[in-house]
Amino acid sequence: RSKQGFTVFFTGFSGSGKSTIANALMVKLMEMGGRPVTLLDGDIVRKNLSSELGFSKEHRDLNIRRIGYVASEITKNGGIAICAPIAPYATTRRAVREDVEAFGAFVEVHVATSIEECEKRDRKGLYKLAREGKIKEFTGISDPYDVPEKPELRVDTVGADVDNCAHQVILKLEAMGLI
Ligand code: GGZ
Repeated sequence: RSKQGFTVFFTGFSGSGKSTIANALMVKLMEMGGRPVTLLDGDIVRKNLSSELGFSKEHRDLNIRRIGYVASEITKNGGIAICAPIAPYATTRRAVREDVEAFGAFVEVHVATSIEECEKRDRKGLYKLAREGKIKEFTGISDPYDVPEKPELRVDTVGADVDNCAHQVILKLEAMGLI
């Protein structure tokens, strides 16, 4: 009997490392074979599923609910969904968890890179623009982020490389009996 589907849901600030870790995890899971793996990355979803949406609470919630819906369908069909949006609101993450858990496991991974560290790295220059007021409602600067209280896993990207962080997720999935 093939194993149940599941969703790995990364959450964290812009520039925290979510996409990079999600990509590394996808590669590892694909190498293991078995179930199809679908990556629902923040910017890919915004381009293809949520292109009309901005960053108000209402629009972020709609974006996250769409991601959750797709992830729940993938999970229902026995696949693996990897999501990597900011997903700043705890209530919305909770709603997605409930949607997915109707069909399989939901593994919330908090990429816990601090706002100070993300701003220091500022890989895309967005924090500078946010400080200058050129981007409004920027998560962690001028918009809220609810820190996950009980994620299945919290990863620290300071002092652990991408491969190590992805490996921590693999170990958690093994411990949960999902792979
Ligand atoms: C946060 C923003 C904003 C604002 C544009 N706040 O580093 P990035 O560029 O690629 O990741 C961020 C991305 C966030 O989209 P999500 O769909 O993940 O957000 S949410 O889950 O809240 O719906 C950033 C860019 O979009 N970006 N403006 N105001 N991030």
